[in-house]
Amino acid sequence: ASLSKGVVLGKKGTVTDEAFVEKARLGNCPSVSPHLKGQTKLVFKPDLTLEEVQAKNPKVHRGRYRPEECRALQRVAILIPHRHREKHLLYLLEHLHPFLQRQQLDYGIYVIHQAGSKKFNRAKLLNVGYIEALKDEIWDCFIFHDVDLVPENDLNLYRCEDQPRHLVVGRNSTGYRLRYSGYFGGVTALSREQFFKVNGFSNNYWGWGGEDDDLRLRVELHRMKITRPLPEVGKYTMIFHKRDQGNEVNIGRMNLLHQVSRVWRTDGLSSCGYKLLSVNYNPLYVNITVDFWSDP
Ligand code: UD2
Ligand code: MN
Repeated sequence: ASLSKGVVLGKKGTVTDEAFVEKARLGNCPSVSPHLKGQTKLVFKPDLTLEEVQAKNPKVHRGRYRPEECRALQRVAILIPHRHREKHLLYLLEHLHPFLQRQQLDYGIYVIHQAGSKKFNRAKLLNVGYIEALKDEIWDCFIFHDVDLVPENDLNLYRCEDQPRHLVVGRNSTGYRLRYSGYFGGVTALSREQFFKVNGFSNNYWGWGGEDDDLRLRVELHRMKITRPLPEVGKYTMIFHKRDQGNEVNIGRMNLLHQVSRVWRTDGLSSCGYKLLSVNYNPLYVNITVDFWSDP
């Protein structure tokens, strides 16, 4: 009560101040949301449209949502690297918005789109997402999210802990088993500090593969330990796709992986150059379009 009086009277009671005070009055959300449903069956309607998904999410504005009933425990940015996967993005948005709302998160969804036809660089796009999203909000937690992976169980919490998390234990196409013990691909959660500490992803992985193992090595070099949800919780459906044009296997990836301990300080967030072409605040996500200079 003393806080609200102080702020309103002290600052002429502008609309922003009142909204702030209203927020301050809300209690913290519980550590486990009462809205969770557990495992659900996912349906992918072939004729789904963006308008339909927008109509189902009237409380999401500019890709952002905050619970009304309580103060979220973390501010979480979802970063999705993207090119030529419009249909996958639509399905992911359809499922992810209600999923995150059931978890009572204060979240924003960012799609980082690589313009042009140079080799795709998933890791560099995610570095861009981290840098650009922090211009909007001091996000506590970042979820690095493939566009084609849809979570099946909302007990798989999209939040950060004191160690980096790998949220994909298994997916439909691999019998829901972990692919290999150090596997760190698909969907990962790192706090703002954890990701900053390892200098983000490498910028040098052009095409398919290796960038996820590189991030794991960075995490291990910093003596952090990756955690995962239980197998029955960390379940995803990967929407079927073939290898994209422009994302051919990176045959140099093993060489790059041998250099991580030597180069992580100079290759990463600290050296991530890009041409920012546009930032669009769409109703259901923020779209960041970038182009890169170098292409081996
Ligand atoms: C695996 C990993 C992925 C990444 C990749 C190697 C899993 C579940 N995922 O995915 O995290 O490590 O191997 O690079 O293990 N993308 C586009 N357009 C393109 C190409 C890629 O949008 O033209 C994005 C999209 O978000 C996609 C992601 O990059 O989900 C990974 O590419 P992928 O789905 O072709 O590779 P995949 O399934 O082998
Ligand atoms: Mn995929």
